[in-house]
Amino acid sequence: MPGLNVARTLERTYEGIATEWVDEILLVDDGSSDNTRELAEKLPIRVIWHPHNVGYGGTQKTCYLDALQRDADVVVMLHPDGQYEGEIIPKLVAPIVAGKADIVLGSRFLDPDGARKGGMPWWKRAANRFLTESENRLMGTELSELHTGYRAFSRQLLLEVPFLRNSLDFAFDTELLMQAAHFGFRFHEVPCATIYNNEASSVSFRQGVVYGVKSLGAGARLVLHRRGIWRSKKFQARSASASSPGRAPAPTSPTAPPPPTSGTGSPSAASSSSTAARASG
Ligand SMILES: Nc1nc2c(ncn2[C@@H]2O[C@H](COP(=O)(O)OP(=O)(O)OP(=O)(O)O)[C@@H](O)[C@H]2O)c(=O)[nH]1
Ligand SMILES: [Mg+2]
Repeated sequence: MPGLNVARTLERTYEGIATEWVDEILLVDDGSSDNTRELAEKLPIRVIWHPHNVGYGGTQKTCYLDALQRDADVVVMLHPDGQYEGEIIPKLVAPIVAGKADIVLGSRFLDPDGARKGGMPWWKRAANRFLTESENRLMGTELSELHTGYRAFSRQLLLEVPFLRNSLDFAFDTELLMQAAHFGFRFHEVPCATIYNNEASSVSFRQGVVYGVKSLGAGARLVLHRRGIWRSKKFQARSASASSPGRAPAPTSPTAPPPPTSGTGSPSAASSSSTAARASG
């Protein structure tokens, strides 16, 4: 959990976590000015604190580094501001444990009216849809939401994707998805509820615009990298041997058509879907 000033919601978030599926819970306190750290240290969780605020992406870097070094097989990112249900962690983890996916996204858009009913502001819904559609085209995926803060990753993905090269701010999230698609990792999504209330932290309109522009910028860098016009270290594998057998090679076309839904997802989650970004032409 990457956390900034989440004293009001941390305990409730912790209590919602399906602990029977979780070996260890980590909170990285990103230099909060409230008593997030003191509260976290009273809970039976691992706490790491930044001496100064680094940003949402920088906080995730600390989260994933620590998880990898503590031998996690599957890593789930859950926002501690209470906007996602910890109860459904098993649904995010199961496809990875079963070897059917490398990254699982909790989508608030698989239920077509869920985001509106859950209180997501109209401009965030519109921006989310527009960005998701644009990024799907670039990545060769057909996912319903690419801007969720609820994600599970396999250890293999976090080892291979050079996430430490990503932005310190919110663009980190988009960059990580683009990297996962570029390296041919398999995506899966499961429905999750939309929860907006006064206690949750939320990006402002200005932050949202900056995030949207940076997300499209990350897509542009992916295209330029694939065309060999402007290489980015974000899309360079850590070594030539990094590709795993059974995974598609990194796509070479910047506008690869979306693949058919593979149907390899959890059979119990009828409205979930899987897709693998893959090469074409
Ligand atoms: N805004 C912000 N959040 C941080 C930072 N570091 C860690 N976080 C945590 O990152 C999570 C996501 O930030 P939010 O501002 O809620 O953004 P969001 O949930 O993606 O967007 P909304 O849909 O507007 O709520 C929260 O749980 C924060 O506690 C930081 O520097 N800035
Ligand atoms: Mg939030």
